[in-house]
Amino acid sequence: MKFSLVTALACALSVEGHAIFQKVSVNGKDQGQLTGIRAPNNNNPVQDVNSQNMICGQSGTKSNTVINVAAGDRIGSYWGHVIGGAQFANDPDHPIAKSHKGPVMAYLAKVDNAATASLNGLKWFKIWQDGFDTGSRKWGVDNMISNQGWVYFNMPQCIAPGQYLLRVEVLALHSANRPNQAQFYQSCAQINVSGSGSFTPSQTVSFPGAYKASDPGISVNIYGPQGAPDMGGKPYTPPGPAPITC
Ligand SMILES: [Cu+2]
Repeated sequence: MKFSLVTALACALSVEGHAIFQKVSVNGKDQGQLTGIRAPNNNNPVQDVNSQNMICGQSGTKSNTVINVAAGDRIGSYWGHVIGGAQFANDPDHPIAKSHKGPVMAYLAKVDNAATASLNGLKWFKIWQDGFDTGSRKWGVDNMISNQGWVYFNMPQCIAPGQYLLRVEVLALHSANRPNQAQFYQSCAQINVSGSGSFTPSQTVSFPGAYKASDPGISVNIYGPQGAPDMGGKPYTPPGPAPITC
Protein backbone atom coordinates (compact mmCIF):
# COMPACT_ATOMS: atom_id res chain seq x y z
CA MET A 1 0.00 0.00 0.00
CA LYS A 2 2.68 2.40 1.02
CA PHE A 3 4.70 1.54 -2.10
CA SER A 4 1.77 2.21 -4.43
CA LEU A 5 1.14 5.55 -2.73
CA VAL A 6 4.74 6.51 -3.33
CA THR A 7 4.44 5.38 -6.94
CA ALA A 8 1.25 7.38 -7.40
CA LEU A 9 2.95 10.43 -5.94
CA ALA A 10 5.92 9.99 -8.25
CA CYS A 11 3.51 9.92 -11.19
CA ALA A 12 1.71 13.03 -9.98
CA LEU A 13 5.08 14.77 -9.78
CA SER A 14 6.14 13.52 -13.19
CA VAL A 15 6.84 17.16 -14.05
CA GLU A 16 10.07 16.31 -12.25
CA GLY A 17 11.00 13.86 -14.96
CA HIS A 18 10.93 16.05 -18.05
CA ALA A 19 13.82 17.19 -20.27
CA ILE A 20 15.07 19.97 -22.54
CA PHE A 21 17.33 19.80 -25.63
CA GLN A 22 19.69 22.67 -24.85
CA LYS A 23 23.11 22.19 -26.44
CA VAL A 24 24.76 20.96 -29.65
CA SER A 25 28.15 19.43 -30.33
CA VAL A 26 29.79 19.08 -33.73
CA ASN A 27 32.34 16.27 -34.08
CA GLY A 28 32.63 16.26 -30.29
CA LYS A 29 33.11 20.01 -29.93
CA ASP A 30 30.56 21.44 -27.51
CA GLN A 31 29.03 24.59 -29.04
CA GLY A 32 27.95 25.99 -25.67
CA GLN A 33 24.88 26.11 -23.50
CA LEU A 34 21.84 27.43 -25.43
CA THR A 35 24.15 28.65 -28.21
CA GLY A 36 22.33 28.54 -31.54
CA ILE A 37 19.30 26.96 -29.88
CA ARG A 38 15.64 27.87 -29.63
CA ALA A 39 14.70 25.97 -26.50
CA PRO A 40 11.61 26.13 -24.31
CA ASN A 41 12.40 27.80 -20.97
CA ASN A 42 10.59 25.17 -18.97
CA ASN A 43 10.59 21.41 -19.27
CA ASN A 44 6.87 20.76 -19.57
CA PRO A 45 5.96 18.45 -22.44
CA VAL A 46 3.71 19.33 -25.34
CA GLN A 47 0.78 16.90 -25.38
CA ASP A 48 -1.41 18.42 -28.10
CA VAL A 49 -0.10 17.30 -31.49
CA ASN A 50 -1.98 20.23 -33.09
CA SER A 51 -0.20 22.86 -30.99
CA GLN A 52 2.23 25.39 -32.47
CA ASN A 53 4.54 24.28 -29.67
CA MET A 54 5.08 21.05 -31.60
CA ILE A 55 7.49 22.99 -33.82
CA CYS A 56 10.34 23.93 -31.46
CA GLY A 57 8.67 23.66 -28.06
CA GLN A 58 7.10 26.48 -26.11
CA SER A 59 8.68 29.74 -27.15
CA GLY A 60 11.65 30.33 -24.87
CA THR A 61 15.33 31.04 -25.40
CA LYS A 62 16.70 32.82 -28.46
CA SER A 63 20.20 33.00 -29.93
CA ASN A 64 21.81 34.99 -32.72
CA THR A 65 24.28 32.19 -33.39
CA VAL A 66 24.08 29.86 -36.35
CA ILE A 67 26.15 26.71 -35.82
CA ASN A 68 28.40 25.60 -38.67
CA VAL A 69 28.07 21.95 -39.62
CA ALA A 70 29.56 20.09 -42.57
CA ALA A 71 27.55 17.35 -44.22
CA GLY A 72 28.76 14.09 -42.70
CA ASP A 73 29.66 15.65 -39.32
CA ARG A 74 28.71 13.87 -36.13
CA ILE A 75 26.10 15.95 -34.36
CA GLY A 76 25.41 15.71 -30.63
CA SER A 77 22.14 16.91 -29.15
CA TYR A 78 22.35 17.38 -25.38
CA TRP A 79 19.35 16.90 -23.13
CA GLY A 80 19.02 17.80 -19.46
CA HIS A 81 16.30 17.67 -16.86
CA VAL A 82 16.26 21.47 -16.65
CA ILE A 83 18.16 24.23 -18.46
CA GLY A 84 21.72 23.77 -17.23
CA GLY A 85 21.45 19.99 -16.97
CA ALA A 86 20.70 18.39 -13.61
CA GLN A 87 18.36 20.17 -11.23
CA PHE A 88 20.50 19.27 -8.21
CA ALA A 89 23.37 16.89 -7.33
CA ASN A 90 22.57 13.25 -8.12
CA ASP A 91 19.29 14.27 -9.74
CA PRO A 92 17.72 10.91 -10.65
CA ASP A 93 15.61 12.56 -13.35
CA HIS A 94 18.62 13.90 -15.24
CA PRO A 95 18.91 13.79 -18.23
CA ILE A 96 15.31 12.51 -18.19
CA ALA A 97 13.32 10.21 -15.93
CA LYS A 98 14.03 6.57 -16.73
CA SER A 99 10.28 5.98 -17.04
CA HIS A 100 10.16 8.21 -20.13
CA LYS A 101 10.69 5.46 -22.70
CA GLY A 102 10.32 6.41 -26.32
CA PRO A 103 12.02 7.37 -29.57
CA VAL A 104 14.35 10.27 -30.36
CA MET A 105 13.97 11.85 -33.81
CA ALA A 106 15.75 14.58 -35.80
CA TYR A 107 14.23 16.70 -38.56
CA LEU A 108 15.54 19.48 -40.80
CA ALA A 109 13.75 22.39 -42.48
CA LYS A 110 15.46 24.63 -45.04
CA VAL A 111 15.39 28.34 -44.17
CA ASP A 112 17.03 31.49 -45.51
CA ASN A 113 18.36 32.68 -42.17
CA ALA A 114 18.30 30.20 -39.31
CA ALA A 115 18.70 32.88 -36.63
CA THR A 116 15.65 34.84 -37.73
CA ALA A 117 13.44 32.37 -39.59
CA SER A 118 9.77 32.24 -38.66
CA LEU A 119 8.59 28.84 -37.51
CA ASN A 120 5.43 29.00 -39.59
CA GLY A 121 5.09 27.18 -42.88
CA LEU A 122 8.33 25.25 -42.65
CA LYS A 123 8.74 22.03 -44.62
CA TRP A 124 10.34 19.36 -42.50
CA PHE A 125 11.99 16.08 -43.37
CA LYS A 126 13.33 13.47 -40.99
CA ILE A 127 17.04 12.72 -41.10
CA TRP A 128 17.41 10.26 -38.23
CA GLN A 129 15.59 8.37 -35.54
CA ASP A 130 16.33 5.98 -32.71
CA GLY A 131 13.13 4.11 -31.92
CA PHE A 132 13.01 0.75 -30.18
CA ASP A 133 15.36 -2.17 -30.63
CA THR A 134 13.49 -5.45 -30.22
CA GLY A 135 16.76 -7.34 -29.62
CA SER A 136 18.13 -5.30 -26.71
CA ARG A 137 14.65 -3.95 -25.84
CA LYS A 138 16.20 -0.51 -25.56
CA TRP A 139 14.54 2.75 -26.58
CA GLY A 140 16.16 5.87 -28.01
CA VAL A 141 15.66 7.46 -24.59
CA ASP A 142 17.59 4.59 -22.94
CA ASN A 143 20.55 5.31 -25.24
CA MET A 144 20.35 9.02 -24.44
CA ILE A 145 20.44 8.24 -20.72
CA SER A 146 23.47 5.92 -21.14
CA ASN A 147 25.24 8.72 -23.02
CA GLN A 148 24.66 11.16 -20.11
CA GLY A 149 22.10 13.17 -22.06
CA TRP A 150 23.84 13.15 -25.44
CA VAL A 151 22.11 11.88 -28.57
CA TYR A 152 24.42 11.37 -31.56
CA PHE A 153 23.68 11.14 -35.26
CA ASN A 154 25.42 12.13 -38.49
CA MET A 155 24.37 15.01 -40.68
CA PRO A 156 23.59 13.07 -43.86
CA GLN A 157 26.26 13.49 -46.52
CA CYS A 158 23.72 14.48 -49.19
CA ILE A 159 22.23 17.49 -47.35
CA ALA A 160 22.53 20.54 -49.60
CA PRO A 161 24.53 23.51 -48.31
CA GLY A 162 22.57 26.29 -46.64
CA GLN A 163 20.80 27.20 -43.44
CA TYR A 164 18.39 24.92 -41.66
CA LEU A 165 16.51 24.52 -38.44
CA LEU A 166 17.35 21.19 -36.81
CA ARG A 167 14.44 19.95 -34.72
CA VAL A 168 15.33 17.19 -32.26
CA GLU A 169 12.44 15.53 -30.51
CA VAL A 170 11.97 13.09 -27.66
CA LEU A 171 8.60 11.36 -27.52
CA ALA A 172 7.95 9.89 -24.07
CA LEU A 173 5.43 7.07 -24.21
CA HIS A 174 5.17 5.95 -20.57
CA SER A 175 1.53 7.12 -20.37
CA ALA A 176 0.71 6.93 -24.08
CA ASN A 177 -1.83 4.16 -23.54
CA ARG A 178 -4.17 6.91 -22.31
CA PRO A 179 -5.58 9.49 -24.78
CA ASN A 180 -3.38 12.54 -25.40
CA GLN A 181 -0.85 11.50 -22.77
CA ALA A 182 2.14 11.03 -25.05
CA GLN A 183 4.73 13.68 -24.14
CA PHE A 184 6.61 15.59 -26.84
CA TYR A 185 9.83 17.44 -26.05
CA GLN A 186 11.61 19.41 -28.74
CA SER A 187 13.89 22.36 -29.35
CA CYS A 188 15.42 23.63 -32.59
CA ALA A 189 19.05 24.31 -33.38
CA GLN A 190 20.04 26.95 -35.95
CA ILE A 191 22.59 25.45 -38.32
CA ASN A 192 24.50 26.28 -41.49
CA VAL A 193 25.40 23.20 -43.51
CA SER A 194 28.42 23.16 -45.83
CA GLY A 195 29.41 20.53 -48.34
CA SER A 196 28.60 19.42 -51.83
CA GLY A 197 25.25 17.72 -51.24
CA SER A 198 22.26 18.43 -53.41
CA PHE A 199 19.44 16.62 -51.63
CA THR A 200 15.97 18.08 -52.04
CA PRO A 201 13.25 16.20 -50.20
CA SER A 202 10.54 14.77 -52.42
CA GLN A 203 8.17 14.75 -49.47
CA THR A 204 8.00 17.03 -46.45
CA VAL A 205 5.73 17.41 -43.43
CA SER A 206 4.45 20.36 -41.41
CA PHE A 207 4.44 20.94 -37.66
CA PRO A 208 1.81 20.89 -36.44
CA GLY A 209 0.21 18.52 -38.91
CA ALA A 210 2.76 15.74 -39.24
CA TYR A 211 1.27 13.74 -36.38
CA LYS A 212 -2.21 12.65 -35.37
CA ALA A 213 -3.01 11.77 -31.75
CA SER A 214 -4.21 8.39 -33.02
CA ASP A 215 -0.99 7.52 -34.87
CA PRO A 216 0.15 4.04 -33.80
CA GLY A 217 3.53 5.48 -32.77
CA ILE A 218 1.78 7.97 -30.46
CA SER A 219 -1.30 6.17 -29.11
CA VAL A 220 0.45 3.03 -27.95
CA ASN A 221 0.75 0.75 -24.95
CA ILE A 222 4.48 0.08 -24.58
CA TYR A 223 4.03 -2.36 -21.70
CA GLY A 224 4.31 -6.09 -22.23
CA PRO A 225 2.27 -8.69 -20.34
CA GLN A 226 4.73 -8.54 -17.41
CA GLY A 227 4.45 -4.75 -17.23
CA ALA A 228 7.92 -4.10 -18.64
CA PRO A 229 8.18 -1.09 -21.02
CA ASP A 230 9.39 -3.33 -23.84
CA MET A 231 6.47 -3.54 -26.29
CA GLY A 232 6.19 -7.16 -25.20
CA GLY A 233 9.05 -7.65 -27.67
CA LYS A 234 7.01 -6.37 -30.63
CA PRO A 235 8.42 -3.78 -33.04
CA TYR A 236 7.63 -0.10 -32.66
CA THR A 237 7.57 2.47 -35.47
CA PRO A 238 8.07 6.13 -34.51
CA PRO A 239 5.54 8.63 -35.88
CA GLY A 240 6.16 10.82 -38.89
CA PRO A 241 7.90 9.96 -42.15
CA ALA A 242 10.78 7.54 -42.50
CA PRO A 243 14.23 9.16 -42.33
CA ILE A 244 15.64 10.16 -45.70
CA THR A 245 18.23 8.00 -47.39
CA CYS A 246 21.03 9.65 -49.34
CU1 LIG B 1 7.70 13.86 -18.23
